[in-house]
Amino acid sequence: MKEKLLKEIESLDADGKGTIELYNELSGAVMRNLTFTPPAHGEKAAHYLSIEYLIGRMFYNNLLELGILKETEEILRRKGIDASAFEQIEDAALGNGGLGRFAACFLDSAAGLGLPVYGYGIRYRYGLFRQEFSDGFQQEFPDDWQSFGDPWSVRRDGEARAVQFADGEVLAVPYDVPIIGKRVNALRLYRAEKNGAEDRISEYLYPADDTEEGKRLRLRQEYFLSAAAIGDCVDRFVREYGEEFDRFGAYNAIQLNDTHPVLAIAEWVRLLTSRYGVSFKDAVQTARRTFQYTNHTILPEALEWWPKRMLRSELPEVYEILRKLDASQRRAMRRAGATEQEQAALRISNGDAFSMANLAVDICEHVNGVAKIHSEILRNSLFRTACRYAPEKFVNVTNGITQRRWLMLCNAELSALIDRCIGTQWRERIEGLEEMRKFASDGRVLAEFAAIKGEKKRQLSEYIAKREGVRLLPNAIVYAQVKRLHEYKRQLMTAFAILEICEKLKRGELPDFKPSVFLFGAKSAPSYRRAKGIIKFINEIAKAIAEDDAVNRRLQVVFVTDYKVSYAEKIVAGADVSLQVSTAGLEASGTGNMKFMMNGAVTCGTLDGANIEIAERAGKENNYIFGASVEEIDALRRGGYDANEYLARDAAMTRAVRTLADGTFSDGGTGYFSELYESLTEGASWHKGDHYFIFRDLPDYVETLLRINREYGTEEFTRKQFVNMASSAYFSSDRSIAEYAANIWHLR
Ligand code: 26Q
Repeated sequence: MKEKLLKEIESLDADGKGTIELYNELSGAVMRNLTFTPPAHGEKAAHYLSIEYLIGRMFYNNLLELGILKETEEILRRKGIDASAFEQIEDAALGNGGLGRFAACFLDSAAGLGLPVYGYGIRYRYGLFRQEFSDGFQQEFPDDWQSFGDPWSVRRDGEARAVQFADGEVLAVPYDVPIIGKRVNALRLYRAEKNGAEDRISEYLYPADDTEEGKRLRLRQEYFLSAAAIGDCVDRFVREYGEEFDRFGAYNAIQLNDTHPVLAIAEWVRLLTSRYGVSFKDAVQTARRTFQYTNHTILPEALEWWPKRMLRSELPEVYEILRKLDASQRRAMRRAGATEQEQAALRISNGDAFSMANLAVDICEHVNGVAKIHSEILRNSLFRTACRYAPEKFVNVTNGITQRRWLMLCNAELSALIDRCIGTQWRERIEGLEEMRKFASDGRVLAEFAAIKGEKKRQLSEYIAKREGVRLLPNAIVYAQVKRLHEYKRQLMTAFAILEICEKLKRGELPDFKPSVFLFGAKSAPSYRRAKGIIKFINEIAKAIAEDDAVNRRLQVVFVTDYKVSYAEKIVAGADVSLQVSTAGLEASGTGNMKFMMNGAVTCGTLDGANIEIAERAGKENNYIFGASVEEIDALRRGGYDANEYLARDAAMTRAVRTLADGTFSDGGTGYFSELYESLTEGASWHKGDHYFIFRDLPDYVETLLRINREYGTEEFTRKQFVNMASSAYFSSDRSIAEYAANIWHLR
């Protein structure tokens, strides 16, 4: 196949063709030579249902997987074409952040390991919005990712199916995207159509859900995905094995990526009972051996509750099934002797809504968290009652990232150094990367490693100069905080830390301070006022520092525009310090932290999510861990945390925080800054002041950032970075997938 493909690419006529046309022709040639690999008869497969897939650019990744990337670049060069021109092709951003990117890494690794794992999702017409800044404010524009064409999917009209809503049918038309590895798995993305035109269901990733209208649309999206996927799985099973549904679980596992596709459970029961005459009891029994649930967040606002009246009016049959599921759960709970209080914690139905998390926990065979500490929190807090009744249900699978995109593709230079040291086997079996640890005291290797970091930093600087029109301070330490914008991730705490450092610089208290760049990248949900305020605040700080000659040769803040997968590929390779500073207990895992680690950055972070395992694996002494632990945060919550008392303890902190209220920076009359200030010092109807404990951790944070600054530039510091890279194999999603396959799906 490889030779045939290369010949075809060789014979491609490039003359006079634009980049986009060429991209489509090349991709088309690859697609024509691919065959999807269905599960073999008798082989158990896993089906992954996710409302998001943050895929990024497919071109380079696919050629890499086929082993023809270098050759193709060479052929194109001979035709006078620079393959990097395809970088202007937009990422497919059918997701927001960690959860969607994880889904993409997950599928990549499954194919890489040769496992039959198939993805199901929605083919949104517009993905996550494109971000611009205007006077430091975020502005949103539609992301028209198909304007470059969509050569990487195949529409299959023959496999379209109807999804039933109270107000009529919507057609779900699959588009199969190849996920290439040892086999070619399909990511099946459904487009919603009515009378041949696109239906609103697949128009936008995340309709604004601050209105009733928006919530309904969101519910319709979730059911649309669930029903299309379940219909597909059931049809395939019936074709292959007939209607003995008690055998379904022997050949299929269905993994629910968070609560968004949990209606799939109700749809399963509905379909089996109404179309195939299976009894309710048997349908539920088989569901219990088939469905699996991954939780990605414990934030209460992200746990889904669907109002009963909405379900009744949109999906009457599904509503009836949910009522029956609830009733049978109640009977089971009473039989088991559960107290009223326990029943209230476990119930699928609570007042006028159904809990998707409780439904998932009740029915699914396994429930997993995504990092050790997160799974512990699920067991001990969020799902503690369920865990008391069925402890064997609760397992952990720490997240991972694909080293193919996040090391081989984004850091060819570092990958080549690894090849020179330990050969190329690590490219097949990532565990081999551990051998790099042997070189941690080899001065020559460390020097090469440091030189590569410098080169990646220059490349990053070039990229930023092109996109943002600013140049990074040369040879500066690059501290990076790139992730969704959310209060719990505490970008605001970093902003305060920068203000404190800036003040110390001006007072001459940091004579040996090494030039430092703080890089931010983040999108705020369009209706999330506080997050938008934080973006504006950081942009104001960036501007003030850039204009201040007393500090601007030693300190710089850059908030990159339109942060996305392809931007992340540059940033993780060029950064020195990975900022992972969430309030302990709230970041389920984090996966950005792993990407930085794999590219040789140290983690400056709290004892949260996978940071803990990163520090364990690379050695605590090789990372910079600070701040309150989960237990301390819990104790503060219980003991009545007094934000203002903490604030008053530290004068420098007080001055930094006051800049939100004293007119130092302007929020253009939006009220953003005073609202942020109030949220910290007074609280709001739903929380007390400083809900995310910034004032508890900020003094430690400033000190830790300064310690990094002092230690940077020594061989000792380079060694820390190196050891992180060399210890990162565990955080490959190949390892995660292998664990899902062995412990949850029992494949093979
Ligand atoms: C819920 C209800 C209504 C509307 C939207 C939502 C919603 C949307 C997106 C809830 C959650 C999300 C996204 C969550 C997410 O990205 N979680 C991240 O998942 C990563 C992969 O496991 C983890 O590494 C991160 O720690 C976690 O934040």
